[in-house]
Amino acid sequence: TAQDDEFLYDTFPPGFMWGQATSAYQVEGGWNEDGKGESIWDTWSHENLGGNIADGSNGDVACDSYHKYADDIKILKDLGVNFYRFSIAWARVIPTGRVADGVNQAGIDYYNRLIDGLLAEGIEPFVTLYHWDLPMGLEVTGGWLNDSIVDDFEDYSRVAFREFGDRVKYWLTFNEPHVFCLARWNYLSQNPFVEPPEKPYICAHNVVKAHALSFRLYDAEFRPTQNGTIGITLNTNWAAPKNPNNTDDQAASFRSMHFSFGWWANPIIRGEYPPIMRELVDRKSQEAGRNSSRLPSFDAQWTEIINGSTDFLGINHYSSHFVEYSNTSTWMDGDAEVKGSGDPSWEQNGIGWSIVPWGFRKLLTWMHEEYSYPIYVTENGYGGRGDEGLDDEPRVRYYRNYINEMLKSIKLDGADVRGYAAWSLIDNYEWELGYTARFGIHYLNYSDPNLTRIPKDSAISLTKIFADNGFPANESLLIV
Ligand code: GBH
Repeated sequence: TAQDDEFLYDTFPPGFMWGQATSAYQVEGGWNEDGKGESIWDTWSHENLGGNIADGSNGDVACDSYHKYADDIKILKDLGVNFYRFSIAWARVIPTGRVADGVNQAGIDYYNRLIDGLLAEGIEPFVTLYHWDLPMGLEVTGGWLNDSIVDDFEDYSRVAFREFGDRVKYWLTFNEPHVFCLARWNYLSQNPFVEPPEKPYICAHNVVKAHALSFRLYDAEFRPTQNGTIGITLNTNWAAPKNPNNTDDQAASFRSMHFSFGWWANPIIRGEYPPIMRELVDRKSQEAGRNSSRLPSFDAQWTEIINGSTDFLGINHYSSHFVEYSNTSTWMDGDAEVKGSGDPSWEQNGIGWSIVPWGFRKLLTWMHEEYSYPIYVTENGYGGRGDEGLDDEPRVRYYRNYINEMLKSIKLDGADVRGYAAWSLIDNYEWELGYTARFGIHYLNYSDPNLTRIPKDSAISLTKIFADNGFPANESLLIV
């Protein structure tokens, strides 16, 4: 339709929730204060083995939100958001990761101050339990490769629901398992990068179980009195068929989406891995002479526990690419028999990710058609390189165009998207890129002792989009 290529002047459904996102390790600092235990990110960044952190930096101080959370609440209020998505540092609350070893009251107090401060300004806390910062106490016993972590995560969630659930009504178990189950730092010394992939599938299997136990626990023991909602956040590019009319390319897109998104969504929603993953990984395992598949299976009891274990789907999305069939790819793309490519005409963000607004609509609509669950966009944003200052016009355009494509998915395609969080509230520690990349809509001068949060142009423009609940028909007349 004509509307597909045009900017859609319309507003979001009433009650649509606007927010901002951060994660504990990236903003808090206070890495060893008041009884906090060490996480794999403390270790990984301090050791910086192989120089894996671009600038050799760490999150020891980061944005110092551990002390400056009131400044964060202030800028959230100025933005007019409905919710703030932040994560709890497991090791701040349970220093070794295991409840039996003790719970850290000072850590609980910190999150209570943050939660109460948000609610006092009418901002809903939207809490991620796990955003990559695994307590070292659990890493040394195998981390996500040891299935005993499933019970440790359940115990941790019980503490979180019990301490915070009277006030927190939006929970996410995990942030982007696809990222951490494939990342070097998730395994520290245990190198996962051996062909063919096996450890990522084991990690994933434990994450699905841990998620499901946490969901069942909430359902049985906390939902009746706390009445909240709980889901998981997955991430994926939209893997568009290289030629939209070519059936091989369409099949490659299908495989790619199921290997990236269905890997988690299918077991959680339907009780089993995507049939295409089962078929391909089982076959390749057999051909390699193994007596069992690299892709584990859920027994009948686990199938029942995981099946239908979410209230909604969270999605983090930044970029898109094309895919086609390939039998020469390696690693995960080898299992999926796909190869990806970009389009030279696509604009890129400062760190080289392609800007493809229409891919966001395709993804949300695909999620809706495939799973038909409520969707929360829990991250979307533009990464800049180096110090871009306050004039961030490419980020302003990115948000405007991506949010407009989300609007089309809701209004023209019927996707049930309920909320949207921009990544990120402030410039912060960008993992292996250290402080060399900036995703914030607020600027931070890291050598300013006060770490003052200063709005960029993107903060100003998002404030208006949030206040307007989208792009009212007469919006163009308002632009000066
Ligand atoms: C998120 O991960 C994290 O949750 C967050 O902590 C982080 O700070 C933020 O994003 C920004 O990085 O090469 O063009 O195809 C993002 C996961 C996976 C997003 C790979 C971009 C590839 C882009 N990323 N993806 S491209």
